Amino acid sequence: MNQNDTITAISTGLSEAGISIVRISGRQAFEIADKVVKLAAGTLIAKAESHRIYYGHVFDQGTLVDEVLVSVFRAPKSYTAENTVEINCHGGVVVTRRVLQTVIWAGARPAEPGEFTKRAFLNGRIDLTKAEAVMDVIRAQSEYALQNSISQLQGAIYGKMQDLRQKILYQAAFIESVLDDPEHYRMEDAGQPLGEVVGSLISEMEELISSFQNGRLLKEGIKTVILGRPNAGKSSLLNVLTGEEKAIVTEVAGTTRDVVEQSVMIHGIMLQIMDTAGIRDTDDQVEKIGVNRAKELAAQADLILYVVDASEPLNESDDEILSILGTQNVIVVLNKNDMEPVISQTVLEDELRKRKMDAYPVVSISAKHRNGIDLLENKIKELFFEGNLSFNNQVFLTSERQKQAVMQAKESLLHVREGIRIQLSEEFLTADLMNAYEQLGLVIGEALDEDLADEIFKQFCMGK
Ligand SMILES: Nc1nc2c(ncn2[C@@H]2O[C@H](COP(=O)(O)OP(=O)(O)OP(=O)(O)O)[C@@H](O)[C@H]2O)c(=O)[nH]1
Ligand SMILES: [Mg+2]
Repeated sequence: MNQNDTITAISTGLSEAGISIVRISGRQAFEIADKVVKLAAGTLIAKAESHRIYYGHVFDQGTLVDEVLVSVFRAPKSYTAENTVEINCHGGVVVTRRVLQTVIWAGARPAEPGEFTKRAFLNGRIDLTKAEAVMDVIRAQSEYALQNSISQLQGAIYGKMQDLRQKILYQAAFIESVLDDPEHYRMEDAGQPLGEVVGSLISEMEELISSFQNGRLLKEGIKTVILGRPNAGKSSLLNVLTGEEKAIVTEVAGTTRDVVEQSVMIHGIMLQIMDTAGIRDTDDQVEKIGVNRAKELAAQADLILYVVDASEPLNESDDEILSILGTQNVIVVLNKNDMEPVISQTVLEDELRKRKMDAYPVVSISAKHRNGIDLLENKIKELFFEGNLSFNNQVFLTSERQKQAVMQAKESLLHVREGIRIQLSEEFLTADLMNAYEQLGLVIGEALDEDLADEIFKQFCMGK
């Protein structure tokens, strides 16, 4: 792909709408736009003032295509930092494609997905974390995911990386000065303060690495699996949480077989909820597959809602369910509290204590009468993000790529710490410090190789 080409794409969604935008970016953007648009003012786009909108018409070899508004952005003050023109045409599918085609005939090349943002990155207008944030803003499915992406776009991760790198560089420079001036400094004295700084950098990195889990949950939603024995009210719970009659509810035990999945917002957090087949020992082939699927999903869940039927005693199916609960977050949902209880909340809590599972909170509800649902929702919020969802200053890593690089950087600092302990010679310490520095540079896209850049931007949408 040639960076000198002038590129074009439809930047809005291709469906019937008020307007669509065809974006053109590159050295020839103004000349190409002048070939297809006649401004009513009679001026050329190439001569037009930047950051203004002009009224005009698109012509395809003399034939009128559409009446448009054209925004002009002169380099470097544009999204891509190149000359950019945005043609706002009528938002029909045919007319928008026609405008795009006309621009291509006039000499622009169709852009690859994410190519505008890639150019913004290659031209140094944004770093890689901000480029990634652009896509996250577009894809944000909840208020909090959006807030987090916006703060990343404003430079939260970038700032954090630069701060860490600054501190590392300072230590490397300090070692250099010790080496340069052995009469006044001695490495034996410098080892301890260096070790302390490195230790605190390591903890900052560990915090970042563990923030990735929350970053991922914000972005993708909390994978929530409803488990319980047949007839406990799992499907009823799904329906209550989503506010839809999505899953079939009957008094027949073994109603749900396939997994029913639905996303729902709870207090601004997105949950991907999966209702599963009731767990029991069964000879029914179909049901058996459903039960196995439920167990597999439970193993990968971020949150398990274990539904217990309060109107009947616990049985061996409950034993089995309890035996598969592991390190996931679990909330025990005591359902049917509108009925004469066979198991009260206290009895259930005693049972859990006996099995050393009393760390799991118990919430009593009635899915049928919608009692206690707010308690359950609050409990879910509490379990994640420490119930605290304000992102004022916390930085979340949001991509596996960022996490891997920070982990590598931490690894290098562990080497430094060990090096100080065994009194390695200074060059080794400096080399490991600089490794950490470079790894953090990868997060913001420094020295990014072309294949990896292509790989990252390919995942973007068309026209961005
Ligand atoms: N009284 C009462 N009945 C409920 C409550 N929740 C569910 N039920 C009833 O319990 C029966 C089973 O409900 P479902 O939601 O289908 O249960 P399930 O756990 O999905 O069952 P399977 O899909 O068969 O595993 C239905 O008759 C529901 O109306 C509740 O809170 N109170
Ligand atoms: Mg069901």
